[in-house]
Amino acid sequence: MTQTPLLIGFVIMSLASLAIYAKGAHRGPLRGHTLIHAAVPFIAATAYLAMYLGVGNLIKPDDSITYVARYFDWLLTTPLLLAGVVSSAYLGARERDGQAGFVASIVTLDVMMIVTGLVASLALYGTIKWVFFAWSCVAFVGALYLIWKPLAALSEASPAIGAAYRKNSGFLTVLWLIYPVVFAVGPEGIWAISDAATLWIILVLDVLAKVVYAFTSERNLRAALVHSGA
Ligand code: RET
Repeated sequence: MTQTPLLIGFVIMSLASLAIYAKGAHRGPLRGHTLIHAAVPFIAATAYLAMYLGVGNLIKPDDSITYVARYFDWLLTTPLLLAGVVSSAYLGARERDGQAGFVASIVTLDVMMIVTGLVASLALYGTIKWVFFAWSCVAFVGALYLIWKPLAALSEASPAIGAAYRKNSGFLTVLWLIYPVVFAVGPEGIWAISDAATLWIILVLDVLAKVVYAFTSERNLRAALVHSGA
């Protein structure tokens, strides 16, 4: 059944939000990390609930579906995840200079990526769809540039934090790169794989990018903080 992965998504994300909050740091430099990463699956649970109940699942004239709730999820969760990346880079930095600017600019690029991705999804098959897909990818490249150039350099002020930052960003980058590929081959793109298969793949990606990433990134940063004596 098409609905099964959506129900599973709702259950996993609800429980994960509680587990991440319960197990995360509640004081010290990783306190904000806990709050961000507990909020992310809570938002995702809400989106999975809406998708499961069929709210906002738009069937377009070409018969493909846009899950609008998914884009609302991404619109909120991806900026939170990136705000987490920026603050983790600053755990290594000596001063806070520029932090608000980095958060604002990376979130702006990310919101542009998701909004133009939604436009690409809503556009019917044809050139316009791929123009917006490409534009979304441009915004994505901008966000990746900030992660891998200036922010990575900032984190390097502490070698232990720098190493943890690169590990976390590597995991995040590999996972995030798969989302546009799934879009391109799924019903919103060339429709080489079915709607049902796409739902399962995105469920796995979401669990990795939201839940597994929350735990592994905290573990890496915690170890780096102990190592650097912070
Ligand atoms: C779209 C389609 C257009 C091109 C690009 C996309 C990128 C999506 C990404 C989504 C990441 C979602 C995450 C959710 C979990 O928390 C919108 C699919 C570039 C990168 C990480």
